[in-house]
Amino acid sequence: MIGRSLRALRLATLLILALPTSAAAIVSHQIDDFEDESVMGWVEGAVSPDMPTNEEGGPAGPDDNYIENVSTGVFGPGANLVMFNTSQWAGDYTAANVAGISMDLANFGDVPLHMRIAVRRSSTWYASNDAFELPADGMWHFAAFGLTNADMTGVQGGTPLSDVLLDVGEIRLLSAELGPNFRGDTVEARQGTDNIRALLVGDTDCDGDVDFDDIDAFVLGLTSPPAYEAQFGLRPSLKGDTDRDGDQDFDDIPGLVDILTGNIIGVPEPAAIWLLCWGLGWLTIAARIR
Ligand SMILES: [Ca+2]
Ligand SMILES: [Ca+2]
Ligand SMILES: [Ca+2]
Ligand SMILES: [Ca+2]
Repeated sequence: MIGRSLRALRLATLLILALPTSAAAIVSHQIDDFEDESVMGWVEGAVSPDMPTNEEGGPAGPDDNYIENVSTGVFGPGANLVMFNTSQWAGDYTAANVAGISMDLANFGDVPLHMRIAVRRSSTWYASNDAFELPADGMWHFAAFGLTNADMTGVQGGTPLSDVLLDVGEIRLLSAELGPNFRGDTVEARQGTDNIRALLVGDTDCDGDVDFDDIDAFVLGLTSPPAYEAQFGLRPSLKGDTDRDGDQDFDDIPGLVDILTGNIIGVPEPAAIWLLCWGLGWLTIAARIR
């Protein structure tokens, strides 16, 4: 039944692609790869003696630039492992369709680190519920952080997370062992970061755009989350959670249709929407019967 529904979905896709459409409006996902030899706006307070620096030796080899942040672990400026960005990572995450943030992380120090992100709007802060445990092995590790209420906890202020994401003023990357936190632990550390990427909602095949190629990966995430994670290295909810409730399930199908018809077909074609709904509807029915 699933096989037949997938064929129906692909047929709908082909029919849509055959329709006359306006130019594609592709939303690319933002990435900080540090190849311009700068720190791309990732800083600490101006009095810190150990600001992040651009270094060579990232995940792709000796010529790959990354940023390194050192913390002293001794009381005073620069004691805590934390850095922030108020430039290209500020703004309206919802309008930009950002579902989460992924990055490559390395720990060049002597103790394990507990990496989280935190976002601020005005004086309200939210931080990652779960830390990414970064061993002190000097190796590069891929980490991804979600931005929903299932992923983050409010640690200061009372603005709802959905409102914070409409106007983020600051984002932080930090190590906090004991729970969600936006200040970072006082710890002696040397930590590397590269390829900080804004995960695009709907880009389920992780190639940087949202188009009809994402339907197969969405279906994989729906029918077999472990297989999806094995193939793409991410929980499916970090890409396919179009209604942003922290999971990817059948309720996310209408949102995917919205993104596909809005992003790919500049002026939505009623016929195209009908065809896509027809294909996805078949899939829904098939899965529920099964
Ligand atoms: Ca790099
Ligand atoms: Ca520092
Ligand atoms: Ca894609
Ligand atoms: Ca969802």
